[in-house]
Amino acid sequence: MFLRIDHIGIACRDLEEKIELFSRLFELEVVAREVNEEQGVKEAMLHIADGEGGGSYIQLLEPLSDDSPVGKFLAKRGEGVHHVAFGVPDVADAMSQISEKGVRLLDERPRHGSMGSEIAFLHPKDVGGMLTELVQAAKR
Ligand code: V0V
Ligand code: CO
Repeated sequence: MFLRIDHIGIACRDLEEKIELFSRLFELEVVAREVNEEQGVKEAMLHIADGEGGGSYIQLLEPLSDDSPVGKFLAKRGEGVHHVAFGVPDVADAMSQISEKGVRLLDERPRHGSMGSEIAFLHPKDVGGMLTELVQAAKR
């Protein structure tokens, strides 16, 4: 079902500060930045490697407001790993296959994600406490 780990999402209070930290520590390069109003985030993608169907990245996420998903997470748990995103060949297919197994989908239909991808989230309570994102990368 999964092609690769597309990204690990990290909740940050200050995006610029964490971009500086991750690029200095791990020599990673920022390859994309975006404000995603629908998801309530300002985000940056730091490239790690290329894999089947797309790349793999660290995604740094700063909330646009306190009542957004990342804003609430920061208040409750502080900075750190927020979600794990898996690359899939077809996000709508993956959503239906997984929901048939009783996992709650947080999205009824795919949403716009980073770098032109299509994304959907699975409820963390149905995935062992891990907020899980499905990513269909944009065609290259
Ligand atoms: C909440 N919970 C988590 C969690 N956030 N568990 C693991 N990882 C997380 N990130 C737990 C929380 O502790 C509660 O457990 C329970 O889930 C319900 O949480 P809540 O605080 O009552 O509810 P909310 O309102 O905070 O909602 C949580 C969910 C929400 C996961 C439903 O954050 C959501 O819809 N997320 C999907 C969208 C998203 O995260 N977008 C930002 C990334 P207890 O305390 O009851 O045990 S955008 C992105 O990645 C993009 C654009 C991209 O990749 O391209
Ligand atoms: Co993400």
